[in-house]
Order: sequence, then structure tokens, then C-alpha cells
Amino acid sequence: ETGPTSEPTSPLARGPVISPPHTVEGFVKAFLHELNFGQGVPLATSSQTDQYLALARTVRSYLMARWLETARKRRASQPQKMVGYLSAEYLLGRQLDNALSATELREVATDAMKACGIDIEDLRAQEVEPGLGNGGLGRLAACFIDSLATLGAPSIAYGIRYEFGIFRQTFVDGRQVEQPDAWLSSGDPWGVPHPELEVPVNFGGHTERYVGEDGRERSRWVPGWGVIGLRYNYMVPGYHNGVVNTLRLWRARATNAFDLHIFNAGDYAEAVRAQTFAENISKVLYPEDSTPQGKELRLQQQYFFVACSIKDFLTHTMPKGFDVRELPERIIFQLNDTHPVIAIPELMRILVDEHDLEWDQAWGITKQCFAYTCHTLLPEALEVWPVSLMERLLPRHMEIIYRINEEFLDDLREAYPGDELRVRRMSIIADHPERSVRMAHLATVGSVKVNGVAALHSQLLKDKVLNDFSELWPDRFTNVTNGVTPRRFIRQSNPALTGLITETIGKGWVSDLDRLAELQAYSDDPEFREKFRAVKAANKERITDVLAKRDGIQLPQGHMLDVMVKRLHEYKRQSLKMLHIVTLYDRLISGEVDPASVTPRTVVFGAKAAPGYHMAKETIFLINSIAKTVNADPRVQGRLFVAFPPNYNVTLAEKLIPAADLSEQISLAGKEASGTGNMKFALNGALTIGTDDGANVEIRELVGDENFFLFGMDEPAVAELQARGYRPGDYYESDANLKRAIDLIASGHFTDGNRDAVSAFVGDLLSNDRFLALADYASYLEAQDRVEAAYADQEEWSRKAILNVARTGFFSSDRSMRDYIDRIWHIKTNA
Ligand code: OAK
Repeated sequence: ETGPTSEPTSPLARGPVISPPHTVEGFVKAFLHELNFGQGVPLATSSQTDQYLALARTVRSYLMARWLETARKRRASQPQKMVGYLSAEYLLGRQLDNALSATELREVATDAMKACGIDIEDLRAQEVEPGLGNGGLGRLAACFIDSLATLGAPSIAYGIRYEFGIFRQTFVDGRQVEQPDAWLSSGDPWGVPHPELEVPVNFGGHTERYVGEDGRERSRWVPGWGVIGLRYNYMVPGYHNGVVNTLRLWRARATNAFDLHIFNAGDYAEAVRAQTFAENISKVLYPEDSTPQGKELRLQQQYFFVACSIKDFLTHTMPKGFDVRELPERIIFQLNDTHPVIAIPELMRILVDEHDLEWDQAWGITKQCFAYTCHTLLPEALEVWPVSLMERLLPRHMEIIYRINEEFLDDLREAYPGDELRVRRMSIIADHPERSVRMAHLATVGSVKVNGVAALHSQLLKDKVLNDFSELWPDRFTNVTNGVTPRRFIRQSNPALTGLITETIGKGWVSDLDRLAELQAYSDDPEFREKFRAVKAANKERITDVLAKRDGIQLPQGHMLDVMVKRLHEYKRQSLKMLHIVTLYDRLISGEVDPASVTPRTVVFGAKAAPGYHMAKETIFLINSIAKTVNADPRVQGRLFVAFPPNYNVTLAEKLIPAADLSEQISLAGKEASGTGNMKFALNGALTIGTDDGANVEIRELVGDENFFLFGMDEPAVAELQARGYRPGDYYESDANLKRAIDLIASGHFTDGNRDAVSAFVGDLLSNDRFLALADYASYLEAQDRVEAAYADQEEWSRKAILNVARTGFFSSDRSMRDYIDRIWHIKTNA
């Protein structure tokens, strides 16, 4: 960094950075400045887009002052170990509200807008959320960076600035149709671009052997092509602590040299094609969730952002001329699943090829600089890359991976003489069905710690998925249970509950969520219960308005709100929920029950399916078909309603979750690594109906058995049934309720008599049912009947709901981050 070339004489230029004042007048001034001189429009003729952009820029300037101050303090306290969070996804949600509340500017901004004749609510609605993630993994990263800022942890988060985020989902005749998410189309007021700081990233080519000056034989990468990484900073404000951290996202651009070369050859069209080719790298988020997409472009994305990030850290965050041998004292990179794992051979390449370190010394350093979080238990979700592709795209990295593997296998053969089977199982290179690199193995070999994301998940990682590794290195494995940020998912999304909590236990709980325990005493207080129910009722009114406006859906009133929102995946078992709805419907229309005696229930789904995931898309079609039929059938007499608003995203989650009575967490035991929606619902006073899976286990332990509706097989029972041989047809034949539900679907009742439209779905359920929905159906039905009985007693239900809030403070992502800090990263926090 350079400063002014001579000593400034103006006192203004010498002092610290000055934030615009925290007053209505100061805010108005800053806002009009942005509007007039940023947008270039007068207030009188400004559009809502102009006003939103100016407002966002204004808030950003307040953040920027703190960001600069945070950076200044960090520089002053160097050297200090930092964490570098590497993630291909950040599902951020809208920024405006979060920034206003973190900086305590909400009232000032509201009044300032009013003073300009503007309703801030109208501007809030203008913001398109940055959907730079798919689901749980990406949203977790967003919660974690919020907590790191709130804890004042020295950290920087790195990722990709996708031009198109997660697709916008629409339904056409009940089927999912994907639309591009052009989130940047009306500007990016939160991003701070630095196009002048170019980071070159190479690909392709070949490697050469040569003898170095020291007489040692070495390898050199002669790349075939390259792109430029452009830096965009996004500010991550801590809550009420003045800290603002950095989220640094990379955008790909073609190199000038590349263009020029082709230009000189006279082919303009070809030059533009090269441009497009390079820019494709950061063009679009892969819409896959828990299933890897083995596409070349995706590997390019992974290496692109990792190479930019490591280079950036070494050249910009570290002081000039620092000794790379000190790296383990200065940085720990957290690998958010395997997407950034190519960072391990990349750091080796930098240390060996660019800093001339001996292999052993470089490996000793590299191993200490990474920690790996695994987010799945599905074997098919473990990422592998064909060796042929890796050799073509990253030949030097492939060489390095081979050597890491060779030495690793040598150690294994020494540790387990004669156990060649085990050696093959553990190898970083798989031979079948195609020679490929197992990224989870590379991550485990190259990391100080490997963690799962909930207690059960971490146990299953040790016992099953990475069992050989945990036998070899038991101390390397640990658990950090996930968490969610209470700033966004209570304080911002549920102002009514926030008000009630604060009036009851005082301030402070928003950044010290264990304090929610103080609410326990009120679970028996009739007056508090009454207020608690009023909060729920108000939130139901709010979601009713939102869905009416957003989607034209008219929610019936006075219903129990039963919500299942998450990515659509067979293991999550939206199909089981569907069978339950069909059974409820069947009971109503068959006259089996008196509709007047049934608790009225509205089921809300939200789910995107990966565009190439056929069965998931069929499930969406069926849910929509069932919703249409049920909602139109007068025999239901207003006792059952099914809503499936399209395009479930963070913005909708913030309105929907606070209104829910019942949280559906019904994955097959042993398949959902953690879940984080489950935590958000409990913290907002919904009761969970759930299996013994992921973080449900810990939620139930904390809230108490009597305040959680458990059903279904546990993981050992699942394993046992699968070992015996699972036959879904047996359940169909022997359970009359189940048979009726499936028959009703198969008859075409929900698809205008069209049986073909449902035959694939029904066929799979009866002959395959990979995630054992039929085996858990009876237990699920019985648990749902318990739910209905419990809901009938509103006083008791309120008590349970209050206890859910009071006992789940553990699930703050602040606690998760403290766990990582204390047990994995060993860094110091400043706040
Ligand atoms: C996405 C891509 C590859 C592997 C895993 C994922 C993923 O989103 N996993 C999810 O991570 C969440 C955060 O840890 C967990 O809560 C979910 O259970 C898990 O499915």
C-alpha cells in the first residue's frame, strides 16, 4: 500500500476517516449527495430504483467508515493469526435491513427517508437478494460470516461473484421452469469493485522437468491459457460493535494479452469469443445441492476462486516480504466442503515452485494451514474429478496430488502392512469406475481438522464415510454443530417476537443467545403465553399479506401452519409429507371423519429442484397437483389447504418461518447432515415433527422429548432394514391407510385423471423408495395425530413453543464460530 507522496497539509487529510453523522439531517445530506452526484438525478424526478440505490450507497458509506477503521486496527495489531473462509457459495439474503440494524441506523434512515417524502418500506422491496448459493451450505456460510464480524474475529471470507445466482423458480402447469437470476441488472450498490487489482490465474498447458540453480531436479508449470480475477469487496457488519469484515468475491475477466494476440491476427469475432470464454468462469452458480456436477467449468470455478484468494492473501493481506514459513501462525483456511480443496495443492505449488521450499517443508506448512468441513453423508455427493480432466486443466496440481498420494500410501503401507485393500480404499486416487481424484480424501490428508456439522453427522463420518481415516488419525476428527444468526433469523425477521423477548428479559440476547433461557420461567405465565400467541398471530397475518401480494395465494385464516421448506431432494422426503396430506384429504372426503372435528391445517411447501434432477421435478409437479385438487374440493370444508409459493429464497424464509406452528424435518435418519432450517423454526417458536437425524437430535435433547414430535426409524434401524433387504411393496400391502393414499395418487385423482403423469413417481415409490418413506409412513401418521391432539390444547402448545425458543439459544452461529475458534482455528478475537 502507498499513501500520499508528501505530508498532507490539510487537517482533514490527516485525521481518521469520518463517518457521515448518525443523525436524520446527516443521513438526509448523505442520501441526497448519493442521489444527486452518484445517481445523477434530483429527488423530484428520481425513480424508486434511483432512491434504493442511493439509500444503499448511503448506508454503505456508514459501513465503509467502520470497515476502514476495522482494517486500520487490524494492521496495528499485526502479526495476528486470521481465518480465511473459503466457500463456493454465500446465500446472503437482502443486505439493507441487516446493515441498518447492525449499525443502529434503522430509525435514522426511516426518518430521513420520511423527511424526503419517501416510505423506506417501498425501497426495501426494491432489493433483489444476492442468491449466490444453493441451500444449507451457502446459507451457513452467510450466517458464519455474520457471527465472525459480531465476535470481532480477524477473518476474511472468499468466494465467487456469480453474475447469475440460484435460478428464479416459476411454475408452468405445475412444473418447475427455471429463469435466470439477473441480480446485478439494476446495479450492485453493496459491492466495491477494484478492477485495478488484477490477479492472474493460469490453466492448462504442461509441466517441464528442469535442474535448478541448487542442482535439484524440479518441475515447472508452463500454462496454456489464463484469466484475470477481479476483486469485489462486500462489507460484513458485526452487530452493534463497530466491526465491519470483508467478503471478497472474484469475477473472471479475459486477459488483455490474450485478446490482443488474437486481435493482431485480425479476428475480431474470435477475440470476443475468448472474452466470453473467460468470463463464463464466474457467469453462473451451479444449481446443484448435495450432488456434485462433474463439469469442467465447475472445476475451473473452483480453482479460479481459490487461486485468486490465496494469492490475494499472500500478497495483500500479509505484510510485504513476510516469511512463508510463518504461514501456519498467520492463517488457517477453512474449506467449506470439498469445493475449495484444490487450495491444498495450490499452496504446495506456490511454496515449492515459487518460494523454492523443499517438498517436506512445504508439506509440513501446508497441512497446518487447512481445516475441512464435510456437509454430507450421501456417498454419491462426495466430489471426485477425473484424472484426465485434472491433468488437462491443472497439470502441475495433478503432479502434486500424485506425490502427496504416493507419500501418503507409503505411510499407510507402513502402518498397515499387508492390508492392500485398506490402502486402496484410502487412496486419494480412485481407479474405478474411472481414474479420479477423491477430493474428500485429499481434504482429509491435507487438513489439521476434519469436522462434521452436527453430533450425529460427525459420528457417522467417523464410523462410516471416513472410517479408515478416523482409525488412522482419531484426533483429527471433531464435531462443530451448525448454527444460525439470530440477527437475521430472529431480530430482523421476527420484530414482534424480538419486542416481546426484549420487554421480558431485556436487551443483550441478540448477541448472547444463551440468555433466551431466561424465558423458561415465563412458559407457565398465562399473560406471557397470550402475548406469545399474539406474536404468532401477527406473523401469520404478515405472511398472509406477503403471499397474497407475491403470488396471489389466499391463505385461509385460523389454521395451524405446517411448513416444509428446503431444497427438494429424495432423502429429505417431501414425498412422505405428500402421502400425509393425501391421507388427511382422504379422511375428509371419504366421510371417515367429521370435518368439524378436524384441526384446520395449512401446509406450506417451499423447494427448488436441481434442473437436472428428474424425480425431484416430478415431486414438485405432484405437490402442485395435489394442492390444486385439495384446495378446490368443497368436501374439505376449509379444513385443509396446501400452498406452494414458487421461488423459496432467504427473503421469503424471513417471512414464513416466524409464522409457522409446525416445522417439518422428516429426512431419513442418517442422511441429513445437520439441517439449519430446523434451528430457525425452533428459535421462532415452532414445534418440530422430525426424525432422529442431523441436528434434530440435539434440538430434541435441548427442548425435551415432550416438546418435540419424534417419529421414524433411527439410523441403526435404517441400516438394519437395508441390510435385511427393504421391500416397499410389503408396507403398501399391509398398511390400509398407505395403500389408499398411494392408490388415490395412482388413480390420477390429482392429475385430472391422467395416470401416466404419476406412474413414474408411484412406480419408484413401490419398487424402489430409496429413502424408505413407506417404512416410516405409519410412524409419521401417528406422530401427526399426536400433533393435532396437542394443538387442540392451545395453552399447552404455547408452553411447548415458548420452551422451544428458551432452550435453543445453543443454535446461534456465534456459538458455532466460538467452537471453531477455540477448537480448530486457535485465533484471538478483538471484540
Ligand atoms: C451442498 C453441496 C455439496 C455437499 C453438501 C451440500 C449441502 O448443502 N449440505 C448441507 O449443508 C448444511 C450446512 O451444513 C446442512 O445443514 C445440511 O444438512 C446439508 O445437506
